[in-house]
Amino acid sequence: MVWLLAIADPAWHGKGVLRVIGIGNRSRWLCGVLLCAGLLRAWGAPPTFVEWKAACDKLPPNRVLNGRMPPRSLLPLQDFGEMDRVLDEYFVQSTNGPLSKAELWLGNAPRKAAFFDVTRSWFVTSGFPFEPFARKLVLPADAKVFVEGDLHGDIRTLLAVLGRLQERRWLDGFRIVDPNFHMVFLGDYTDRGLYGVEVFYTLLRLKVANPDQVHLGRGNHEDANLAARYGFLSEGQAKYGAGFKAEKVLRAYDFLPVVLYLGCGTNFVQACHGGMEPGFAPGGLLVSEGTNRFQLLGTLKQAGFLAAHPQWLGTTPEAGVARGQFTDFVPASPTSPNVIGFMWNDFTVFRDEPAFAHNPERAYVYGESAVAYLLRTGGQGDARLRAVIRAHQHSGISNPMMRRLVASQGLFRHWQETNSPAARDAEPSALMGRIEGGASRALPEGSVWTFNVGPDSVYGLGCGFSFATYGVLTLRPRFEDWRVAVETVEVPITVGGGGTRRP
Ligand SMILES: [Mn+2]
Repeated sequence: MVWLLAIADPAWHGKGVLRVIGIGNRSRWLCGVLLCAGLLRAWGAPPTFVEWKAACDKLPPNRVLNGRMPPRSLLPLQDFGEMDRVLDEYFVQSTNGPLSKAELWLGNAPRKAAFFDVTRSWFVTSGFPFEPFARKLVLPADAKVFVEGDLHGDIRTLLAVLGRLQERRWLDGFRIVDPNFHMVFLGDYTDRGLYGVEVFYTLLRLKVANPDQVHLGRGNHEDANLAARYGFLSEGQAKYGAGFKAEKVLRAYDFLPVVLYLGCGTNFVQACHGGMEPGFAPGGLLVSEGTNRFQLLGTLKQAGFLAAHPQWLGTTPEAGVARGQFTDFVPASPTSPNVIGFMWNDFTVFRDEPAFAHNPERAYVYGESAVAYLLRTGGQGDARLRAVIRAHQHSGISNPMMRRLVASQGLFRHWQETNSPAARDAEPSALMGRIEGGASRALPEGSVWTFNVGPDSVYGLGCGFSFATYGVLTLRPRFEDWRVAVETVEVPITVGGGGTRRP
């Protein structure tokens, strides 16, 4: 008698279908089961969180590698197979889950034959549409929302933070324990650090395990053009050669919203990677029926906004700058014909900086009064847009912004001070106590909050910090009662077993 004991797909190493056939009596059967379990462990089962973290802990930190690739033998994903598997799972979820429900889209739903056809992409096939979208998510009072800033291939920071969430019992492995706990990542997962594959793999594992509670935003680096220029594609090729399915990874980004309007009752905060986008009017989305809605950005009517709101920048020189720059356009990519502000834009640091400026190296920089106006006019009916939570922060050279991020424990609220020389040049130690740095903070109307980048990076080295930061927002019926708890985790330059430390 022949018993077919198992047919397992060893996706972990991607070597095809493995068949184990046992013959005969009870003891042989038992042997077969044990053999099978062993093989599944080594070949087939995705790593548990504990296994994954242990493997990643052996990797040399970015701060030690200095741009060199880690030894291949230490890579936690020895080939692309397991990443491929989780991407497949993510695509099934994205193309069958809420995004696929036409009734959840305000206005036109994306076309099945384009948006949901993951075998093609706007960055490979000419004429294939690029369709960025916004999302509204309304959560019950007392919901807690974890928020994390730029990771840029910094797996040590991500796993240190997730390790802390395990200790807090908010996470059990990759699974969220509390149905009222949500996680928002603000984008820029890869490039600049050498563990973009590991970071994005970890985020996808979280997403597929908790599809309704993990929300991955789209940063300016979730773009094929940037991945080709800032390291992620070379990283994937160096690690997996021809096995690296770049197009598949990059296509996954198209299912990430460029902005998440996070609400409780009628109060919303704008969570995005970059900043303001006057070409998109969110009012209709905010007042739409239901707690989970999507909207394609469609045409960004930047010039239309300027024409309809001459009082926005008034008669200042900044109004002339905006008139010279703003057009109405359908984005062909995140940066063409103009940048999408949600992914790219910045904010000034000090209260008395200009309300609007163009930074040719980056994008547009918005000041306090310009933002207050956009938030005020962004609401509709009872819906109010109160504040902005974002990231997009990385400078390897200590500047006023990075010094404030360090001084405020990794979460800086803009426009607390005036632009005096004393403020501009102050060191983090002098700024502590002068700017907010507490463990629990209220969100003033019109406030903008920037999360710091992870420390295992040239930014941590250059700006002298080694702690990671995450926030936990508590949502309440009244916006005055919303709080953000700021937590930090030390991410030292130490290497687990098998790694080497360079002096
Ligand atoms: Mn960025």
